[in-house]
Amino acid sequence: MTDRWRATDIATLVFCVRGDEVLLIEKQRGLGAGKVNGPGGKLEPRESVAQCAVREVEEETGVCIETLSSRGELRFRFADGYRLQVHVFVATEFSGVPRITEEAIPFWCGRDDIPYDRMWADDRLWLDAVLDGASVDGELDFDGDVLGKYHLTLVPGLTADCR
Ligand code: 6U4
Repeated sequence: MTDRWRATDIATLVFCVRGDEVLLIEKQRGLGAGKVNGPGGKLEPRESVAQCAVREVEEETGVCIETLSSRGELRFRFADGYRLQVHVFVATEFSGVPRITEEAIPFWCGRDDIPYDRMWADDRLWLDAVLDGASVDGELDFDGDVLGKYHLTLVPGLTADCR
């Protein structure tokens, strides 16, 4: 199914986890500006999705990722025809102190305090499970930032280390 799904852009989304906290950002620009999300962004020419994940986290937060765990893929279809394929990662090994950048205001957030009402509408459907160790696969329709039809599969404990 994924092979037939043509993305306009491919992007990454990364959740750095430290004990009971997760590193989130207030996004300053790009798709979802004004929302809270994990750091991430679009793939550049000739880079792998893992390289993109590491680069985007560094650019947006100053944090340097050492190991990434691949946690699945989300395929977003927007009403205007734009299609974004997002590779989701969790990182538990990283260094550096998050700092404000042009792109993002990072902050550590307690697992019980994740501000879902300030995030993309789909995040409350899968993020807790992914932070608990699951992988996600899904196709989701958006009209602007309104979530429409979706199909999500969560697989507990299915992870793949990729760096
Ligand atoms: P520029 O244009 O360079 O600022 P760039 O940082 O490369 O952009 P951006 O931020 O537009 O890319 O990439 C899209 C980001 O938005 C990715 O991290 C994935 C995220 N995203 C988009 N729709 C989402 C959704 N429905 N749920 C979610 N993240 C989403 O959790």
